[in-house]
Parts: sequence; C-alpha cells; structure tokens
Amino acid sequence: VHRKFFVGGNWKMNGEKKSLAELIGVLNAGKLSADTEVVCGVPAIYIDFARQKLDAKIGVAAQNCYKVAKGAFTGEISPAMIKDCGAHWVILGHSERRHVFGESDELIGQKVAHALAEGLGVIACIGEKLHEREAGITEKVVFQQTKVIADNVKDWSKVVLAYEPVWAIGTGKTATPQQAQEVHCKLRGWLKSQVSEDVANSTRIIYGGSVTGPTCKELASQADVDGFLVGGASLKPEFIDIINAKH
Ligand code: G2H
Repeated sequence: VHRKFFVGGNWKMNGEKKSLAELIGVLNAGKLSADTEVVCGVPAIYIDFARQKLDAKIGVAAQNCYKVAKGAFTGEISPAMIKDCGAHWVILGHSERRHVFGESDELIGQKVAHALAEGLGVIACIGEKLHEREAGITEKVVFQQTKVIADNVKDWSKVVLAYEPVWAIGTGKTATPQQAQEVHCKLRGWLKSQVSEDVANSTRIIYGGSVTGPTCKELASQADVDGFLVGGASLKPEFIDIINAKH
C-alpha cells in the first residue's frame, strides 16, 4: 500500500501578517515534491488570510477546534467555521493542548468525532512524557491515547496520526530514527490488531518533535515514518527541505 508522505507545519502562536505573508511567499515559490501532501497549521485568526495567500496545492489546518458546531462557547472555533474559511484540516490533541491547557483524552476524542463528522481531516497527536519513557511505559501511554482517538473514528482515510514524544517538542532533542521507527511500528501493529489490517496499512503515522532540515532525511527513510509534523522549522525556508525529505 502506498501512503502519500504527509508534512504538516505547525506555526503555533507565531507570526503576524507581515512575516506570515513572507513565509507564504517562500512556500509558494518553493519546489515542493508532488509526492508530499503539505498542510500548514495556522493560528485561527489568520486562517482566512493564509488560505487566501497560500497556493491551492498547500492545505491549511486549524490548530484546535471545539466539539460542537456553534453556541455559547466564548473564545472557541468550530469545524464549520474552519471550513467556511476554506481550510480542510485540524490538528487535535497536540501536547500543548493536553499539557498547557489541560485537555483530557475524553475531550480530544469528542473533538475528533465532531471534526470528522463535519468533514475535516484530523491530524491527531499522541506522545509520552519523558518520565513515562524513562518508566518504560511509552507503549502503554501512546496506545491508550490512540484508543480514545480510534474509538471516535469511523473513516480512517481522513486521519493522520502524529507521534510526538513530549520530551522532543521544541527542545531541540529529536528522537533518533530508531526511536521513532520503534514507536511507529508498534502503533501500526496496534491499528492492525485493534482496527484492521487495511487501516494499519493505509494510515499515515507522522513524527513530530524538533524535526529539522538536517534530521529529516534519515527519519523519513524509516519504514513506518510517513511524514512529519514540524513546529519551529516550519516557520523557516528549511520547511521546504523537510517537505522534500524523501528526495
Ligand atoms: C511538536 C512540533 C510540532 P517542534 O510540537 O508539532 O514542534 O518541531 O518545534 O518541536
């Protein structure tokens, strides 16, 4: 089964119109491999702006959304609003949502279900903390997080699973290709035994955590690494090298 390489940028809470327009100009002019699906995760307030400026071949994702379509939920945005601004993806369960904003597995599951029901693609993030890795419970933690996501998915073709070890996020400490491959392979095995062989073979499992131009190629060469979710480096021209990591 061919899994199209998927590279997401996660701009997090960075940039303003001027700098983002510059970045978009660089991406639009860049030579991007046609064999890579590219999606930029944009701050909510700039989704409309980015969608209007980015080339149509580059997708746009929100970095979060709420679990219902509308109502008295001050400060939240819905998948319907994301679609209305022309974006087709949402990042859910990012470690910063989980650990800075206290989002539970249950809430993330509800968001996944609603976003998919509304027709968005979901980049669903999971990952263990350093103390969990050191305690030898990485597998248990990521399987549990994946289970809550899986319980809320009917159509896996709209889901990309992002493995982001928390200790590697924004720290400059990239997981080694072997560390990433080991967890990705176990996650694919989990999908095979708990969902189906087809889903295991077709679902993109991407790696996130301090991915850079210099580190991306060897990571991309691992059998079960189907792309990346990139934070810091997605704000730099280097993002183009990561998009082209397979070449
Ligand atoms: C992990 C990643 C993007 P960074 O959060 O999701 O960020 O590449 O800056 O570690």
